[in-house]
Amino acid sequence: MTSPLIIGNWKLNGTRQKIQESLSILTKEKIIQYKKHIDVAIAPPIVYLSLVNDYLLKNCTYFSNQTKHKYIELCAQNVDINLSGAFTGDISAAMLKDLGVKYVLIGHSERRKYHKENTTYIAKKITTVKKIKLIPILCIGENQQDYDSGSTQLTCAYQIDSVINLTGIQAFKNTIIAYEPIWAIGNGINVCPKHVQSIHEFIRQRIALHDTHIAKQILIQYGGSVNLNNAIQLLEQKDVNGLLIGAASLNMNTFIQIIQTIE
Ligand code: G2H
Repeated sequence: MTSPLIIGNWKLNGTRQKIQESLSILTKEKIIQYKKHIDVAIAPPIVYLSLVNDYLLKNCTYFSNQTKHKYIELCAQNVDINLSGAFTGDISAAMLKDLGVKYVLIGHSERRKYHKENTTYIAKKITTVKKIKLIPILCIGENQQDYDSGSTQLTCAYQIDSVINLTGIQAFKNTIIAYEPIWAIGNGINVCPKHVQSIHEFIRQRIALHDTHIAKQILIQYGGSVNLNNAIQLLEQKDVNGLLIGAASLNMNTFIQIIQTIE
């Protein structure tokens, strides 16, 4: 059994001071240290990755095989497809690695919507991130219209297949998928856990059409208005292997409480 992966996605929120306060709350109780069977990461805005990494290295580490590890890992909210060069304003996977990042969100619906990221671009990002040995988290999910018309599976299949068609099934080896129904993002909607389970199962089966081993090992997170009241029920579903938490992770006490409730 893999450990559930809980990630707090802070999106475009925070200041140096607010982030320092949050980190001090998060590391003070040593809750993450005690919950060794849960993997935890946070995804601050990219400009604050260095601040967070330095804080965690100072206050939240352990040694294994004579190497220093962080109890709380870092996740980047975005990355560019290029590794270096004349690309003003972009941030490469190599730079993220240099800043201590482990995971990278790719294809989040907010990037697909506001930055017009298409499937080719998203597939390229996965390839680049894997080249640098970071772990991509491919976000997929249907909009309200797709959901209402019963096209959820069709949309998820398209988003997965387009990556496989462009880069092959190996793109999903050691990659994470986050199922985030767009209609449930940031609005407090309590998604039916059975719906979530059925789509996670479908996602796993879709990968299994190409490679049963990858399908078995792939970690599938759920994201979309996760909060203290629905987190456990969602995590109890057989194919839900973690949570990507937005708004509720901005309140550090809530985020800690969610982690505390996980057995
Ligand atoms: C979905 C999620 C985090 P929220 O985007 O990725 O955000 O929990 O605010 O719906």
